[in-house]
Amino acid sequence: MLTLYHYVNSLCSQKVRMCLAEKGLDWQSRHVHLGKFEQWQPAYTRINPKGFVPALDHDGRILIESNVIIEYLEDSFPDTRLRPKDAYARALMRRWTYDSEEIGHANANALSHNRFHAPGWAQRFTPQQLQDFLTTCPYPMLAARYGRRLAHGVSAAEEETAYAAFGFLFDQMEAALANGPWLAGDDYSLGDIAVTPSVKRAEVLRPSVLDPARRPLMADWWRRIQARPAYKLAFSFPDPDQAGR
Ligand SMILES: N[C@@H](CCC(=O)N[C@@H](CS)C(=O)NCC(=O)O)C(=O)O
Repeated sequence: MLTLYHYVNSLCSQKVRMCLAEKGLDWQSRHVHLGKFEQWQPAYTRINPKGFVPALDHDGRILIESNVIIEYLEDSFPDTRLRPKDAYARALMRRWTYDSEEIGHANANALSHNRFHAPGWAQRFTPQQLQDFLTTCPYPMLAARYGRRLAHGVSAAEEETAYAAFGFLFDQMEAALANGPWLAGDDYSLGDIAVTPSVKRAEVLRPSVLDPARRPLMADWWRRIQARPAYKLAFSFPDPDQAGR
C-alpha cells in the first residue's frame, strides 16, 4: 500500500504524483493543507520531521524528500522505466532532479510568496496567528525563511533574481535538449518529471519566461510533457478542501 502525504499545489508533491501516474500505481491520498499550516502539526511532523510535504508511506515505511521518493519508486516499481540504463545519462538525469530543487523549487517558492502564499494567509489568519505558527515550525531552516518572509515579504529585487534563475535553468534545458529528445538524452526520465512542476509554476507566474521563439526546443519539450496522461493526472488532482492556497 502506498500512501502519499501531499498538498494539491505543492511542486514537490506534483513531482511525486506525476511519477506515480507514469508508473500507473494506486495510492492513497493524505492531503496536508499548507495554507493552514497542517504541515507543522505534530500529527504530520511525526511523519516528516522537517514539516514539508511530500512524504510517502509504503507499507508502513516512511520516506521524505521528493527526489528520494521518486528514485525509490523507480527502484521498487521498475516495470515502467524512468531511469536511463547508461551511466552518463543517469548522471544527467540526476543533474535535473538536483536542479529541480536547487533552482526550480527554491525560486518558484520565493516567487509564489507574494502571489499566492501571503494573500492566502492574510485571508485566513491574523498577523498574530501567523507569528504564533512560527513557534510551531519544527525545522530551523524553514522557520528562518518563514520568519524572514513574515517580517519583510519577498522584495521586487529578489523576485527579479528568481526570474533570472529560471531564465538560467531554461537556457540550460534548451542546451540539453539539443541532445534530446529528453533532458537526459534518448529516454524520458525522472529528470523530466522533476523539473516539470517548476516549469508549470513559472508559466503561471510569468508566461513570457517560456517564450517559444527564445527556446524552441524547450517549447517543444513542454508541449510533449503536457500531452502526457501522467501530467494531466498529476496536475488535475482536485483540491480536497476547495480552500485555495
Ligand atoms: N526538499 C524537499 C522540499 C519540500 C518542500 O519544500 N515542500 C514544500 C511544498 S513544495 C512545503 O512543504 N513547504 C512547507 C512550508 O513552506 O511550510 C523535497 O523535495 O521534498
